[in-house]
Formats: sequence, C-alpha cells, structure tokens
Amino acid sequence: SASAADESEPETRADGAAPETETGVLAGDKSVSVDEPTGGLTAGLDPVLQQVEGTWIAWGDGEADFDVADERNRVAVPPDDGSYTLRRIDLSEEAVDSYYYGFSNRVLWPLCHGFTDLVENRSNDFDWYRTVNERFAEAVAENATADSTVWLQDYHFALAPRMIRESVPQSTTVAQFWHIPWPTATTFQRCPSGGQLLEGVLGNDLLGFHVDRYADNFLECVRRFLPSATVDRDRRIVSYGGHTTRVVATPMGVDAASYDQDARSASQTQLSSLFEKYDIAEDTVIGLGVDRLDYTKGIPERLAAIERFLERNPTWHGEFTFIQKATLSRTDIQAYERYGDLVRSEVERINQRFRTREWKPIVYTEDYLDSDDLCALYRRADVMVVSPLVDGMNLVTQEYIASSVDGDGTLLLSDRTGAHETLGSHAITIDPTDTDGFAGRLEAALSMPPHERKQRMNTLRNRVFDMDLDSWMETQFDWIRRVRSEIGQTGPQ
Ligand code: ADQ
Repeated sequence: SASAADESEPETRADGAAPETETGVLAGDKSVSVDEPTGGLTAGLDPVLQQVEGTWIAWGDGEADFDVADERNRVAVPPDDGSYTLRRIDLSEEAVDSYYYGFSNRVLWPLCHGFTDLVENRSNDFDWYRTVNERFAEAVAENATADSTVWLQDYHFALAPRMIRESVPQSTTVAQFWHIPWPTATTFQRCPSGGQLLEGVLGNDLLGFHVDRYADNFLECVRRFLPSATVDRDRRIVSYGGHTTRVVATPMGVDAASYDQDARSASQTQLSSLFEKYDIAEDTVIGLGVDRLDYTKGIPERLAAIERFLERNPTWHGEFTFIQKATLSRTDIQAYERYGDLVRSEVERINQRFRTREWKPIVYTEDYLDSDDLCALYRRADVMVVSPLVDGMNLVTQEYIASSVDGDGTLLLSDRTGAHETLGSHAITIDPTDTDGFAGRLEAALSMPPHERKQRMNTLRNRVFDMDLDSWMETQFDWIRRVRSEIGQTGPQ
C-alpha cells in the first residue's frame, strides 16, 4: 500500500487518529518508535498489512533528513514482532510545498470538486508532483514481487500507477482508490496535464471510486480525452496502450461498531464538562456540524441557513444551539486562510445579532476533540447538519449515524455528497445553497415526530453497519482477486 499525508494539520489528524505526541515516529534521540493507528483507513489497513506481512509506503515527516537507503526509513510494525514494514519516503520542504500544497491541493483538489476558479497552477508544481510520484513508484518497484498487490490511496498518486505498472512484473496487481469526486469532462478539460493524469491512472488494473457518478465521469473523460482508448461503459472496462483497467464504485464505510461502542460508553460527566466549557445549558436542543475547514464543506451556507432559521423562529432563541466543530486544514494555502476568516467572521456576526446574556446561537470551536468527546457529541446532537457543496463521500455522516445509539437523532444531508447517494433516502435532503429551503428543513427536523425520527435512524443505522469499513475492505480485496484472476487468464499483454 502507498499513501500520502493526512488531510489536516498534524495536531488534528483528519482520520480521527490521536495527535502524535510523546511517541511520535521519530523520537528525540533519533531512534524510532511507533504509534498505533486509531482511526479511519489507517486502522482498517493496519490489520490487513499485519496479516499479509506487507509493506506500507508513506510520506515521512520531512524532518528526519534520512536518505532513502537509511535503515531508519524501514520500520518494523508492530516494533516487537515486525509483521510488516513501514517504508517512509522523506520529502523536502520544497517537495511538500509543490507536490502536496501545490499540484495536489491547489490544482487537483479544487478541480475534482468543481472549484475551477480556485485552481492555482504554479510553475514547478507539476514537475514536483511527477518527481514525488516517481519516488513512490521506485519504492514500490523495489518491494513488489510477481504476486504482490499494490494498493494506492487517493489523488496524490495519479501518475504513479503507470510508472509502477511499467516497472513491476506483469502479474503484480496495481489498484487505486480515489477518495474524492472525479469531475465531469467539461471541468476536467481545464486540468493542466490532464492527458498525462488519465494515462497515469490507467496504469491501474483496478480503479475504485465511492459512487457510480464518479466512475461514469471518469469513463467519459477517457472517451473524450484519450481517443485511442477503448471504453466499455457497461462493464466499466478501459483498454489503453495494451493495458486493461477495471473501474468500480465501492462506497467506503466507517468502523461502525467502534463508534457505537464509544458513544455508548460516553459518560454524562464527559458531556457536561464539554457543555460547561462551551457555556451551553444542559437541556439545550443541539445542532452539530463537524468538518475540516475546507471550502468544499459548505460551512458559510450552513451558517446562512441557521441565521434564516433564527430570523423566522424567535421561539427557538435560547432553546437551540448549533455547535460547529472545525478542524484547521491546509492553512498554507491562501484560499483556506480566507475561508477560515470568512467562517469565523460570519459566526461572530450572527452571534452578535441574536445573542442574549445567557445564550448564543453558535458555538464555534477549532479545538482538537478526541474520539470519546466526538462520539459523545454525536450521540447528544438532536440534528446533525452535513452540507458540503461537493464531497466524495463524507464519513462524518456515517460516524454520526453509528454514534446515534439512542436512535433519536435527525440527519440533514446535502444532495451533493457521495453519502447522499447511499443514505439520502432516509435523511432529510438539503440543497446547501437554497437558504430558505435549508432553513425550512432545519425547522422540519426539529419538529419531526419521535416515531419518525426513530424509524429513519433505525434504517440509516442498519445501512451504515452493513456498509462498514470491514465490508468495504473485503469488497476491495474481492475485486483485486477478481482482476488478478482475469490478468492470469489473459496472460501478459
Ligand atoms: P475528508 O474531506 O477529510 O475526506 P470526511 O470523509 O468527512 O472528509 O472525513 C473527515 C474525518 O476527519 C472524519 O473521520 C472525522 O471524524 C475526522 N475529524 C474531523 N474533525 C475532527 C476533529 N476535530 N477531531 C477528530 N476528528 C475529526 C476525504 C474526502 C471525503 C471521503 C474521505 C474518505 O473528501 O469525501 O469521505 O476522504 O474517502
């Protein structure tokens, strides 16, 4: 497996893992210690890699200044019995700035989410993107054998699959999961070096997206921009340059059982101390938003709907508080800095407008919340608001559902998320940009009869437990086995 960085700042990792504190990968004396992964995909991959005794190749912290051959860049995990190897690729500050904060997050992220006006293609960023993809591909080639499976994660590696394909044995299986949307052809047309990216991902034997729409967009882009490729849309198979790629839609899940368990063990004292910290009265009706501070997440639109709701419903003043938990992310990029400023000033303005001595409508925090606090909040929230303008999947939605162990929470879900395609029929659907409609849905959620709330939540919970992280991993590996046997049957191409 190869992976790039987490999506949030080091102190608040987006996969929900605890921050690396006293036992970081690199201890002060330059010996190596290892943290257990505690959340998200990391936690899903760890047991799989232990079982198959594989190699996990990831971007190191760049502080170590180890060269590639340094043994400290090959760490046995777990440290005592070394089931698998963690192979770190150290990137210089310039590489991180150009590859990660550059082409990955100033070009591919906005483009794949349709924010073409935010695309910033700085000179050298694509060259660095290629160089870093090459470094990962070389590391993969050093480790892959004829029966290895290589599994790449996300948009940070659009070029690596072809590089890998060309340097590993024919029978090695190369797969990738693309965690964000694939844009329409009209949008993708504006992607710098788009043709190279398509050729790159078509080095995979298997390419996974969350939902059908992204898979179909991808196939349409290949048809339009790589005319020599053969695209079988029904079977979702592409042949290009003598190589075949199968494209699948497999929506990712969360470790539902562990959210359920954490929510059940959340104590009243824990919740009370959070409410005390945020100055919220115990019996307040709670709305909740949990997001990385990212311009795709629709936070200002959500605030506008809350403002409209407060204008129209004076009886809810003093009774309803919206908690917005935001996690700082990619702050080196100006668009993120501006977005953070906008969100903070809107919160301030709305609070000034409606607050009383005892109450304010919005509690905004950028604090790190450990998973116990997060689950306690999810469980307590009466209404969860997930309102991205675009989102590949949105795992927060599933985390909320899995943590709603009392079965009485209500979910407002944007119809522009991957999550809506799998869960939308039992949530309350919102168009995040329709302020009036959104405010109306919030009113409807708050006045929904308890039996309807329970019924909807019950169905949502069944779905989220069915599609959990384990089941997603199994589906990935089932597909990998299937393409592997297909490669075996057709022989070298
Ligand atoms: P993200 O854009 O990061 O992921 P999301 O799927 O919601 O979006 O995942 C965020 C994760 O960060 C969640 O697990 C959440 O609990 C965690 N988190 C956020 N704030 C936190 C906090 N303060 N404390 C602790 N944990 C916090 C990208 C895509 C998504 C896709 C995922 C997975 O953009 O669309 O669902 O990858 O494929």
